[in-house]
Amino acid sequence: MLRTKNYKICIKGVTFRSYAGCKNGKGGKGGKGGKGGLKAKLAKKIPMEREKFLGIRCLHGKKIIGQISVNSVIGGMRGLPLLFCETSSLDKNKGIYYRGKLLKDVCAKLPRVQEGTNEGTPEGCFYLLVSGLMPTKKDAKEITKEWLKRGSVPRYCLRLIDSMDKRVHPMAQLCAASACLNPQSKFVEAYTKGAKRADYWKYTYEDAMNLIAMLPTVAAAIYNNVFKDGEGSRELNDEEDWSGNFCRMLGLPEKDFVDLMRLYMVLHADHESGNVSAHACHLVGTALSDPFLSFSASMCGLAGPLHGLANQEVLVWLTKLRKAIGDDPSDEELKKFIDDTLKGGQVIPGYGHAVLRDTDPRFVLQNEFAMKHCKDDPGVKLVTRMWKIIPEVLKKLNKVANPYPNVDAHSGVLLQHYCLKELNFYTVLFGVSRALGVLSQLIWSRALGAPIERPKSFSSTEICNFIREADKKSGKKNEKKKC
Ligand code: NMX
Ligand code: MLT
Repeated sequence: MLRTKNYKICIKGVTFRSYAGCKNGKGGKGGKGGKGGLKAKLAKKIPMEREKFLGIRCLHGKKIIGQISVNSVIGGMRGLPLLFCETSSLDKNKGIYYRGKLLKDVCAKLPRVQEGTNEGTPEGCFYLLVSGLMPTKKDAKEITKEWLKRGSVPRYCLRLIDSMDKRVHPMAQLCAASACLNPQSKFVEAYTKGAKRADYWKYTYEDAMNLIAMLPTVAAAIYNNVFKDGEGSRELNDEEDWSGNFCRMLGLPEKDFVDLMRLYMVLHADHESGNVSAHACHLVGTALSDPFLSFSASMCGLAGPLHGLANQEVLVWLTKLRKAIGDDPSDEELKKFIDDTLKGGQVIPGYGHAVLRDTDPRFVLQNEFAMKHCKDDPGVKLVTRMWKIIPEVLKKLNKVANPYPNVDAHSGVLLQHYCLKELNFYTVLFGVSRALGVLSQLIWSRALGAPIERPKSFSSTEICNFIREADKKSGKKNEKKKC
């Protein structure tokens, strides 16, 4: 039954807004944040977005988006158009867009909140990722205030962190600490009391806000325990923003470092939903595991050397390089060191990407910061030179899909410059930032009622049977000998 041009009833008694009724298929208006807090804005927007989502499923659900090859099944699902993501989208050449805005423009437009700062706040970035609206200065300040209110970490969690052996990697500590926060979950409380599915996002939002608010204190406690014999503050200061508090608790309150941290937190926040950390959070979240557990799963994935840990690996590799050939080696010496790494069967950390096919704009934005603040730093100089040399070497291998630097190639030397020297801690910073993206995505997964994820798997025998059948149909019978 058709009610108006843009509305259809698809299932008995339930009205769904049709896909065609949404402006450019995007729904909602962009632009500046207006009246009401972030949650109030979401409460207004979500019913409409849910209608759109259900409308798409209902009216267009059988349309085909892509094809699945055997290589996709056995090759890490590379490039398969399989996932849904509201918060960000990746273009293989231009890099990541947050809510339709190129990252460079997001960085330029986010409101500068603290006096004297040159960078937008992660608080504003979270507002943008969750709402799709560019925050005003007031909106961004409101998030800072909210996180200050919510940021105190329960004693039992700090005791758990304090009890951990220093040999436990800081990322493993972050996974444990975020999982142990799960008794705080408003989602679990509401679910146990029988909350309506339509309201799940509200409790997920509460958990996301609380977890993000607590993360700087959790991360600083891990850092201070592992590297500073437990010294250092665990108290939030109302005068500082999220990054300011974090840096002070790390014992690194210098103004430029806090600005670097604001930028770092914005740059690492989100990279659509197919990367390991985002997908892990989403996957676990679809089982309706609470946000603390889902985030912990995400961090277990970020801790791998092919994903977030690569920023630690870059520094390990650069340190070896500087020890072997010094701070100012010739191009030939650099090329030989790179060759030796490859001959040893290792990858060059910080280079290559599963999706990107050009220099990662997050690398470029960090390099711009470095050129402004510390262009004479030997590490920065080396990383900048490598940007030209490594791609030449990798191209010659004729197999690397993207020979250019990714986000992880740069962050370490900047952190070193500002005296955050402990490499094992670097991925924790990435994790604190990634919380902004993966938890924004989780709020939207709950808002849109994303179902439990359960793809079909095949054994190699089944794949060979499939190939045989396909070959028979296309008349290439002799191909079956290959299986
Ligand atoms: N150095 C040497 N070889 C490489 C590199 C590299 N940086 N990148 C890719 N290759 C090789 C790769 O090992 C593979 O070789 P083989 O066929 O012998 O197995 C071949 O090139 C084709 O791989 P790709 O299709 O280019 O890359 P894939 O999508 O499989 O993997 C990465 C992407 C990011 C895992 C890979 O480029 C890599 O290992 N890079 C170094 C680690 C890194 O920087 N990771 C951080 C990614 C960003 N993040 O934060 O998550
Ligand atoms: C990320 O930021 O998650 C990485 O660049 C990895 C990816 O996108 O696959």
